[in-house]
Amino acid sequence: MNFELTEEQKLIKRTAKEFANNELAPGAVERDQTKQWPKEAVEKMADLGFMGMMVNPKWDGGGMDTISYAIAMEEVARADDSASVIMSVNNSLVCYLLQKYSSEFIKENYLKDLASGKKLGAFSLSEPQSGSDASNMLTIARKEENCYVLNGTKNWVTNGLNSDYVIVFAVTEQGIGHRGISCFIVDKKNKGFDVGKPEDKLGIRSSDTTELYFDNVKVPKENLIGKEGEGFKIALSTLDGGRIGIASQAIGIAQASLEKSVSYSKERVQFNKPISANQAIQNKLANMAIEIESARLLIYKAAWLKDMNQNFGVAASMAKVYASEVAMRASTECVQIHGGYGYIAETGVERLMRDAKITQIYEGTSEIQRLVIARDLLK
Ligand code: COS
Repeated sequence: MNFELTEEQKLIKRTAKEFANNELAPGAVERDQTKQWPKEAVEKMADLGFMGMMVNPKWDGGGMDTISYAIAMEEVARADDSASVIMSVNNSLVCYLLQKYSSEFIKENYLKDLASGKKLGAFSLSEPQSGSDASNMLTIARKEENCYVLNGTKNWVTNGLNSDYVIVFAVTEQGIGHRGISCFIVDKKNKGFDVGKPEDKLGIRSSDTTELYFDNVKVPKENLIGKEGEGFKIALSTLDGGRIGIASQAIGIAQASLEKSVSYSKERVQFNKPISANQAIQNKLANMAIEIESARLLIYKAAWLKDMNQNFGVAASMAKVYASEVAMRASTECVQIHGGYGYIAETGVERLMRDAKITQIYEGTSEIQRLVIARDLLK
């Protein structure tokens, strides 16, 4: 067992940290307040190779391992959580899925542009009536001679507005539950496709989240991913990897909370001494550090299992549920340490707490992660 990062992983950490500190952090509070999508940052992430990190260079990706991806995600999230979720969806839900399951045709025509960051992807599984119960979907894909015709509504789609291509799950055969679900890649330029207005969210406010509407959208039959009926398993196995990305986002938030707490508590003087001299504050800092380090190790373990082609679903669920709860606790304590200054937008502290909350919800709630873990224990 070796806890040392490789030279390549260290380089990725340095590159991501420098980019995040210099180019993401300065405008993050303002973008959050104005809900401004970070266009320049996303372009820069593409230049750095951060949009398709784990994709084989043959398909214009970075050819990096999952630990490198987790490291970069943490650094980006430490500065700007909205940028990190845009990156995470493109990497772990779109590019990973296409690399693993799609045809050469799709890899050539879609994956290359997505992995290089020339185009942006989105992943649409949830619907207004189906969230955790993901197979309970109503979107239909009717087969015609050379195409599938899609009708239905998807919601909670990150990158719904700013993406070019969308992974869509739809029912190709009714009455057989999850075995009737198939997976497609859809070009948003297709006729009949429409995007709802961006949701007004508690956190990650400069990323976009929308509904998507399909009104007789014709998708060429070549755009089917895998075989008919394989969609649900493709979705769940892809989400296993996505959860490593969201866990990394969560510890980015937690790490930012710790760093801000350390520096503020050393500066803030009350009763003639810095508040960091009080054990009440020291205990909070120590607890944050213990929890962040534990969460990071869970993430690296899940990422390593994935890179070793071993089962990593339960490890990813453990990492996600724990890291997201650590992010919530650390960001709440960070606000507490900052007192009134933590409660106003300007200091960028309350944003961490608002952003942390979503990591307990999306890509599988904490309750679903525990269900996955418990099912494995009881099987
Ligand atoms: N990878 C691949 N296949 C999987 C899988 C995984 N991680 N987990 C389950 N499956 C397979 C099962 O083996 C089963 O196949 P068979 O019927 O051939 O045996 C099939 O998928 C259905 O599994 P299961 O009966 O366990 O499905 P459930 O409907 O009970 O759902 C949960 C399982 C709840 C774990 C799943 O629906 C889930 O993860 N929900 C959360 C969805 C989510 O994260 N949404 C957020 C979207 S992004 S905002």
